[in-house]
Amino acid sequence: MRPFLTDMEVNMAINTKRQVSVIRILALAMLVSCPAMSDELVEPKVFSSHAGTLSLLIIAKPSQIPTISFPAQSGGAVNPTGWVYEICPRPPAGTTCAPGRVVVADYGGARLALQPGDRLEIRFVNRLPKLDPIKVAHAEDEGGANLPLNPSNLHTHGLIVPARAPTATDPTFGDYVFVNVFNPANGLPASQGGHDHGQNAMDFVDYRIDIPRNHPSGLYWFHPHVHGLSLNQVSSGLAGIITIGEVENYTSLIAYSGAASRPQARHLILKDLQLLAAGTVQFEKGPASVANAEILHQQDPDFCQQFPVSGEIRQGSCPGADKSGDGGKNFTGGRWYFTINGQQFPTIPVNAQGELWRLTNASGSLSYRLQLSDDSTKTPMLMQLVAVDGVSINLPQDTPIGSVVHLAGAKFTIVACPKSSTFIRSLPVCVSELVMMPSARGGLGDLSRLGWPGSAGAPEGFGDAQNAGPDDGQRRRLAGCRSREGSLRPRPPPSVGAPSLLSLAGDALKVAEVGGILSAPAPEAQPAPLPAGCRPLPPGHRRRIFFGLEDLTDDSTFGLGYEEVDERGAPIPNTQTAVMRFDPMRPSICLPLGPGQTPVHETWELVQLSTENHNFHIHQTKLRPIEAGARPFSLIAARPASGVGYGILEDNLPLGVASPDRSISDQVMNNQSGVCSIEQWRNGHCRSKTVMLDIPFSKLGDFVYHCHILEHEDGGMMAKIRVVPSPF
Ligand SMILES: [Cu+2]
Repeated sequence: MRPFLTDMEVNMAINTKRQVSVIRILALAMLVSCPAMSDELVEPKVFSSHAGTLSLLIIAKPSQIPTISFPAQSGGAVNPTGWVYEICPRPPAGTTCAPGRVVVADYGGARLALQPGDRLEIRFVNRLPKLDPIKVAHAEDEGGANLPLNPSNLHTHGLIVPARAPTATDPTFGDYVFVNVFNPANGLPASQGGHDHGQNAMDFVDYRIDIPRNHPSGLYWFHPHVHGLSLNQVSSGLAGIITIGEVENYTSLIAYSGAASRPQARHLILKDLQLLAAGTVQFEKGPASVANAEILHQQDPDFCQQFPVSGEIRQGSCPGADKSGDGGKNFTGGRWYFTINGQQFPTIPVNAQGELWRLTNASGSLSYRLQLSDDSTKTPMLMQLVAVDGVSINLPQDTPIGSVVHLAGAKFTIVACPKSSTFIRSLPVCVSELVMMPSARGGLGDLSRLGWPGSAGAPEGFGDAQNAGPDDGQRRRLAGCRSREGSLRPRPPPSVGAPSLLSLAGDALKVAEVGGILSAPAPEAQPAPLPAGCRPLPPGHRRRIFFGLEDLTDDSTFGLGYEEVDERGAPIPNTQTAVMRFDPMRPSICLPLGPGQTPVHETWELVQLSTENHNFHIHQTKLRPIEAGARPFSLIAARPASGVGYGILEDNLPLGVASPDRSISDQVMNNQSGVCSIEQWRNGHCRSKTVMLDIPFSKLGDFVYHCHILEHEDGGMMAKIRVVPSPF
């Protein structure tokens, strides 16, 4: 089978100003002999639950990043100060870590290791510094006046848990984003006249998140979710990962007999930092002075030159560029770092028994196209796709390849798997490249144990293929790889016989089975009368979400529009909302669970109006791309056959781009910031492939859906949704 181009790559060929801002990625280079010089990748530190509970104190605070050395202009190097989560076992009282206890405060991020049925308790404390208002992009937005005080909070991305607000009898929060925790040292927040993005809390709040017993095992993450500051805080380092269960929960390691030969599981957290050289920088609201190695919170996609200049070596960083000549800014002397677990250009050992990599893109706005490459043949190597966005995949053996591609949501370049010598439960999926937009997770198993199919040598680099020119496939590296034996090359020659594929018993099946989290009643829901205006989506109807700008002449007014449509796609009167920026006061979509508090499946249709990519994300659930004309009961139909599960589940989905036709393209590109209006889409002048999703709602609460490019989310591309109990 021939490798195919993803929609994403096709879209990426369309080069508009805004588009570039999303996909301007890395051009990282390496010398082939370099990995020997770099440090070995270190696993994130782990806090594991005991006896069903993980109870932590998490303090958001500034901290030096010893793994990054910023070259000072005066010579020597300085370590930047990022924002990190200081994590320790929760003391009986107070807001500081007790002396003598384990304390982790790594920029790279820690891992919280939980099991289904566990309780996660977090006292979250804000010790972040006050911000210079001139450096905060959204302080003048409606409700944004408190943002320079740097409030924060926590969201557990991807978990299927209730978005529980506190009550009079239970002051703890569930995975609830409408709370802002302020550091008292920064002053008191002022009321925003009804536009507050949730309630304000001083000093700390307590979270209690009960992981359902039927929760899928897999990879999730946590990060701040304060509207207007998400980018600032995530891009300064605030993110960690959560795992539920063990890798063994979904891989039956038939191919790896014996404990000594199980694959090495690794957790790779991708973050990036833009560091400035001392001087004066032009911010949106004017110039301000910056210190050496100061982090640019409002990240700029044009920080570096897109491609390295001749002879320039890029190993996990690129030099700041002077773009002042063409309307950009001057970042000369600065540097953009791309780290894995906080390390710049580490070496990843590759075990002969095989590797299982669990990747998280914890960048604020940066997308990656990742490959594992073999420098001898200059070709990407095959990896087996194990999990998408935390949930392990489970595809019936007869799944058509087109359905696999559709379900994978343009995130992977799928290639034929080698023939397996062992029994494989579900259809194996092999990939040569994965597209990771912000918040995406991927689980990949390597095929190294019996050699690398399609390759003569060993993996030598792990990095980004974005903007690859014909001859610089080797020049964009996040990490080097070497075999555990210590040599960069060569690996042992491929053994005799066919490669071993991991046999998966993916949770994408388990969640749909009797008792599964997306089929069983929600235990926390009790029958209650419906609130006014709340009703189920009528059968056959779907919700249509528009991604565009509130004001087409202002490219910072990111917003979402809404309408309910019938089975023929005709809008239902009085359900329509124009594209508008997030306002927590606006009435939200409201829907009840099904009879008996069972999960409700809705069909959502995403309409892209922008000529740049967006990445749709919804809290408290998962999603599955479906197709309108799909064969009934197939994996890409609204309702798949029972007993086969959902195939692949995701919680963030890249949208393609809109293409205005010739009659309006000048107008759209020159006068509408590269974004179509809903009217232009309706009258056919702005073409856009709509994305249809099956979204199961199984948990109660007030939560949000939004673009996970945080520049867009902070700008307003977010809306509220409420799920309430069924009345019967
Ligand atoms: Cu977006």
